[in-house]
Amino acid sequence: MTATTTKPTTLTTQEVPQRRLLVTEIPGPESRRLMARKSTAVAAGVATTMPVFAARAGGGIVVDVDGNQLVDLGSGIAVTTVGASAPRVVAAVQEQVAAFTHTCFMVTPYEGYVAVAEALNRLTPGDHAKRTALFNSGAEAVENAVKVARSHTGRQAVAVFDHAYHGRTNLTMAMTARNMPYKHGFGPFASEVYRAPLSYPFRDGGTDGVVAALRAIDVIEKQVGATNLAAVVIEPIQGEGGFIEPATGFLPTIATWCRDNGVVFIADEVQTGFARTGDWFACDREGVVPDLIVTAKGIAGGLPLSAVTGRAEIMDAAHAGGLGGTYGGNPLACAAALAAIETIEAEGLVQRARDIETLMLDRLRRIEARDARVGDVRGRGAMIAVELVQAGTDVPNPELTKAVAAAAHRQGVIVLTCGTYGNVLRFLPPLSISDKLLHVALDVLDTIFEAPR
Ligand code: PLZ
Repeated sequence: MTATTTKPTTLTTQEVPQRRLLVTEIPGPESRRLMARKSTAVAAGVATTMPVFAARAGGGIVVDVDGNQLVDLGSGIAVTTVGASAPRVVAAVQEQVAAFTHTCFMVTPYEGYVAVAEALNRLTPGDHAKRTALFNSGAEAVENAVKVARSHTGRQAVAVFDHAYHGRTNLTMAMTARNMPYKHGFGPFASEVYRAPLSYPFRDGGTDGVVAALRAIDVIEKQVGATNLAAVVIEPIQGEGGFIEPATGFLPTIATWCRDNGVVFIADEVQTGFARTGDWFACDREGVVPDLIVTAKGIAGGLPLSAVTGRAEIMDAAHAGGLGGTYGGNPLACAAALAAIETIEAEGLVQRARDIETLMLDRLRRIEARDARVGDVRGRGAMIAVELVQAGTDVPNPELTKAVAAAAHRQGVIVLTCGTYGNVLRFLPPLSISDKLLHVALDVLDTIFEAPR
């Protein structure tokens, strides 16, 4: 076993050596063999960002099946916020798996579920009485938040925003904005979903957040009618849509309008939650208190878990037996969540996300300063993006985005792309990554942008 540079008591790096290492071309022979098996066994619709198979992961490194060590700037799409195989998570899951794997909370409940609900009620924005219900995926939790809001209001319509992403189930496909790859050919979609314009500072000329919110509210009032509206659902910083942070004032203005009109304000913090943005939740930054908050991804260190947390009187509107599912709040996932939350608190990971923001924004803004194809560098915490354009314009440049990502992959850096126009490089490192590895990855990106065009 290669020695790590950290003491064994350090809970972030585990046994996985914390350095980038390429021992074969990417993808290596073993990954290529597995990709060939994948293409004959796995449905073509399930695509992969990289043709590289993972063997182990920890800290800021994913080790592939050929022994290459890749720097992880993706966290499996914002999931392994506390690190892959974070020690507390591993220990908690091992203990739970030996005790029992499943009983179904709806049959014979167990304490872990209740403890996760208590933790979420404590950590999420607002100090009002709250209730929580647990599910498996982000999409499933979004669906349930809408069910709860409809049950509470007796209304049906749901308002969402341009560039929104809420999932791949029928209702959440309807709520998601982008056709390819999420919706194309998969209709008909759920009804009573309406779309309002967003605040997108880079692309709306920096429109004031309150003005942008009033524009959205006007669309909702004219096209839907407040009294028909059960909920407004919004990602406080959009994820798949392009890491779009609405201008200051946008979220509070929408939230206030919702309160004044008896509309349930639902924050989809599936991607932004759990320290990712340098706050426990992205809503915290402007002091926005959602009626319901949807969480998943970073909640459980990689085990499948999601939640809806919110005002007790709204959450309790659904009749007994109206919410549930066989696996929702699975005991292993609950044990993992409690350990992930403990890790965030014990290791100061909210602050760590802010430090990562400072480091990454500084390095990326240096690239921006010398390269006119970088239209915008933005983001909060460890949720950072670079929007690429045709030099000196705001015309999206998805080709360059794809090329930069592919070059990074070949050089052992896992980066993801996003954005309605496919022109945003996004960075979601695990908070267990070292500054050193971040610099290694940014050095790689630096040279990619330097390369002759
Ligand atoms: N809401 C804000 O970001 C998931 C999707 C990856 P699930 N985002 C990653 C893909 O291509 O499928 C997401 C999100 C927001 C909801 C979801 C849905 O979460 O756990 O993927 O269902």
